[in-house]
Amino acid sequence: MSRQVHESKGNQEIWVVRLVLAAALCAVIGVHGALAQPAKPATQSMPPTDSALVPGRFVDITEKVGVHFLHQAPHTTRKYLLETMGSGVALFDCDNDGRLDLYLVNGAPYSDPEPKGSIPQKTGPEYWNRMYRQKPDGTFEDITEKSGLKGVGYGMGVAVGDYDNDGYEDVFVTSYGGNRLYHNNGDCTFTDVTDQAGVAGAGWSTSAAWVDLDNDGLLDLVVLRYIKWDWNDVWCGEHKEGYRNYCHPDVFEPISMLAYHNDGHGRFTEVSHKLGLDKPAKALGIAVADYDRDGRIDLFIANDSMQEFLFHQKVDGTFEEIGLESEVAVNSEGQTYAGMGVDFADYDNDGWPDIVVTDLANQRYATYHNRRDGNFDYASNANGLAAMTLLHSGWGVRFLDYDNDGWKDLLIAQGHDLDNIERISPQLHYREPMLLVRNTGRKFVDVSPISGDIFKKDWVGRGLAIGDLDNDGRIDAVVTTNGGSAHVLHNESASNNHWISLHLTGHKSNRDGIGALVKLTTVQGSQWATVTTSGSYLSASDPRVHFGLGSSAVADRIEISWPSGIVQTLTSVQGDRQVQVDEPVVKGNQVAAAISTHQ
Ligand SMILES: [Ca+2]
Ligand SMILES: [Ca+2]
Ligand SMILES: [Ca+2]
Ligand SMILES: [Ca+2]
Repeated sequence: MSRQVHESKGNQEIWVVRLVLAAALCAVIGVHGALAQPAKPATQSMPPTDSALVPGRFVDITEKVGVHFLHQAPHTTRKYLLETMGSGVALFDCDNDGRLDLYLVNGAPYSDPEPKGSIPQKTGPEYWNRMYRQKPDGTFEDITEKSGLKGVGYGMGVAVGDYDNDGYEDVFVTSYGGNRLYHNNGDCTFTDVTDQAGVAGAGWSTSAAWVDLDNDGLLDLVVLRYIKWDWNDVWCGEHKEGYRNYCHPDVFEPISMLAYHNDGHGRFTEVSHKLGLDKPAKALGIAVADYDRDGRIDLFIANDSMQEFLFHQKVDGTFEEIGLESEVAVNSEGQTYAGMGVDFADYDNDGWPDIVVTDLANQRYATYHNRRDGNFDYASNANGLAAMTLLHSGWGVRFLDYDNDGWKDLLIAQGHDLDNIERISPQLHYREPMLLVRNTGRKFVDVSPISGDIFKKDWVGRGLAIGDLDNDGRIDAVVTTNGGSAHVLHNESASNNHWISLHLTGHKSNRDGIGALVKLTTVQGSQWATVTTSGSYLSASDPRVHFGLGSSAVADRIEISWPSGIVQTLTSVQGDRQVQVDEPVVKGNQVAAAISTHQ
């Protein structure tokens, strides 16, 4: 029977429904081999929505909830590229109290000029990364010192995943000069285990992703690197006062990513060469999905000013980079662009993951529609995103259904990388408002002008993480700005639409369920989502899977294809609540316990 646990949270109540083997929920379990393919989806999908201009409402509650973070990015006369690129943000629950907590990555000081070969250090509290724990009243408490997460060096990105399957989310922080892995002690305090784990790396690391590459139940770690870079005093741009620029990436050599296989017992082995992932790149963003539905997870890498990479995982577990062949490497004119943020999600509800990549002004954000045959179509011209984004520069990006109508919309952090861009191109801007794009099911529509004051605020947007901060069924977001404040954006969109949020707990699969494919069906059609904390830019988002249900109060059917190969089906699941779903425990070929409860 289903047991409903009533929990009080702040000034509102949430229902957490734990699924026990239940007649009401009618769990039907199928067990497949590890390489079994999920059923190929039919093309049934949600009907397009009639009205295009449905306003969202995102409210900046940063001050109100007590977050006082100022990103430190020295902007020198030498125009060191490092200083305009950061930084990341993570939303995760550090103590499993049901409330998302917040982590913000920070820079470090250096001199002008800075000697070659030096690694900046955090010399004071203003340079610390910051950990904020959400309190029951929805405000945030700065627990940086207690948490052990103040970090080292010039921070860039953050990736979150429970690499040791102990039930607590662990944190990986990337930097210029070396990275850090922090093991969660279970109470929002962390232990630096980098050296034992062997994941320090070197060079300029950017985005990272936790993903179980080989489906052995342990999350592996993919760490992107940007370029080969040092504190060279290279003048780029016009040789006159005020016109010196950050150098174009073409000036620098590419560098390959690092990929760490999780060997268990807290140890990792670097396997990028062995897996075929060591192709030189200028990588900034990573997103994961099984785009060809063969049961093996694939990786999309957003590269800056070179071809974008799609790493397809082959049967033997190695990867082939097939960006050009699959038509995701360049835009519709065959040109490269400055790929920065990325998301890999099925935006047209046909069951096949599509791609969005943000880039610089005059390049237009790229969307690649999955043709279901291993190839993609550049879709931004047809779906309206190209015209909308011609003059914008985008970084953090995630699909999120802000109005819960069953169509995944887009929220994008924006701002140019050149802090003097107005002098060079007066029509472009260093500081730009965020962009909210509504997906009607047929096209993308800019609803920013009608979605609140924050879409009129000029920020140097960079990182973006999404998650339901107050568990009200509306997806919130946190945005970082370069050299400025972070912004906590509360989704207060008015809507009568229903929703459901799934908290997946893997048992044979990795505990976070990262890589699981979830298909949800209502009378209006089906939607698909891949469980992930990665995507966007330098950032880590809420691992829970959120679906808007439109006018349906009930999800008729939820099918979860776990990374282990186990397929779990739930029927008639009541919406407007969070649902805890445990992967069925399987012994041999027998289902020992279909769904178990877990705290
Ligand atoms: Ca853990
Ligand atoms: Ca695949
Ligand atoms: Ca929507
Ligand atoms: Ca919310």
